[in-house]
Amino acid sequence: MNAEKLRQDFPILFQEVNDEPLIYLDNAATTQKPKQVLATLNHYYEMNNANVHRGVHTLAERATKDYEAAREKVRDFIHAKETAEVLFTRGTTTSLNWVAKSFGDAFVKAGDEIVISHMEHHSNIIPWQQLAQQKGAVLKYIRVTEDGFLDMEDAKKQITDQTAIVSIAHVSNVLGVINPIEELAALAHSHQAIMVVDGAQAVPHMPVDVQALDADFYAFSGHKMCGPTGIGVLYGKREWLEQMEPVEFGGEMIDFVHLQESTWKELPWKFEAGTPNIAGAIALGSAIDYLNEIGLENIHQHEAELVAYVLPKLQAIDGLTVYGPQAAESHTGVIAFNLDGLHPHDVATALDMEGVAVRAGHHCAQPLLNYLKVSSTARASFYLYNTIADADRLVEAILATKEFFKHGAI
Ligand code: C6P
Repeated sequence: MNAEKLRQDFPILFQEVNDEPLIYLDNAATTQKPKQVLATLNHYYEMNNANVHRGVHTLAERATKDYEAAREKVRDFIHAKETAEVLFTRGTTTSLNWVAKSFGDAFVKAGDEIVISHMEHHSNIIPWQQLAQQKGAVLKYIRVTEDGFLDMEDAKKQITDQTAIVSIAHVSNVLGVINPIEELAALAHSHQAIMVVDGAQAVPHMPVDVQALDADFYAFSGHKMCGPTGIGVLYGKREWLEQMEPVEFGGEMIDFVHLQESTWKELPWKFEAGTPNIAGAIALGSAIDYLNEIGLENIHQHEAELVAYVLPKLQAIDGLTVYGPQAAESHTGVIAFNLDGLHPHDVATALDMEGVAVRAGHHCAQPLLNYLKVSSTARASFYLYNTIADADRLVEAILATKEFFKHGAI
């Protein structure tokens, strides 16, 4: 794939920040949107805007057709068996909350175990804490090894016959490791537990097949994969979704409403109460078309090449610590790092002065950072439109930052 050519699709990248060309390396937080996705959003609002599933007029039919076509694109993208298993949500956070609330209400009881890991994002921790507190369940954590991998030996100890739910990130948003979901799912299922996957940092970057993984639930966000904010997906196996109650109630999700009780529509609509993010879903479909055109395998390969190029250069900088695996082949395009003696916020501010956008902070993974014994890190994260030149600019800007703090001038 040709990243230099693909960049042309992203108008936002062609601007200066602090008098320097923008180098956008905060893709784990959110990715930029190509012209094609922006055009889809515009087209929807300019030509087809109407509510879905309600009207019989032409615009309503067009909106409904495009909304449901987007669901089919998602199904195909993640290889779900049927569109009924694809629920539109606000994003990964909402998706995980729905599982904790709805599956938790139906199936988790006092004394059951919920097993997560020390490398989870807050969105894959707090919903389980809440569920554990409400049900009197026990929340357990799988260790992370010294070199930044999920400790599978510890996983085998933590997951027991008392375990009801195992919920793990497919890719860590800090360490950049890919976790062995297939193996974890087999382990969970051997104990009659379900496997929930936080796919926020995986789906945008590599091919994902929910059936091959044998995930019971899989969550991800549109805005991290060239789609708009406010739209995401919860995949769930039909056998579970059928048995679960909706989390929200109201218009559109009902079959019949009587004075004292109501019945629900069939899947997937029973979970989608109220007017959904129609434009967002349709634009997510367009983002999927865009990614498919490039090929997820190619995107994965491109990021691997960037990391193989930049990681040794970062590791060679005196006083720079990279967190997570040190071998490039074990690292996705997410690289968290610190510079000795400098606060990551100062580093990110200095990099911004050079036009380089990175994130600094705890990356919504405070338990992991405690575990790593740091309060925050800087983090560069790459995507399909980043180039070797961007990687070089990152390295140069870090060296300039070091000089600045040594001598007081960039
Ligand atoms: N991580 C980051 O900078 P939402 O906000 O619902 O789209 O995604 C939440 C989420 C869940 N799991 C993982 C692994 C994530 O990385 C994220 C979002 C961003 O790392 C924003 S905190």
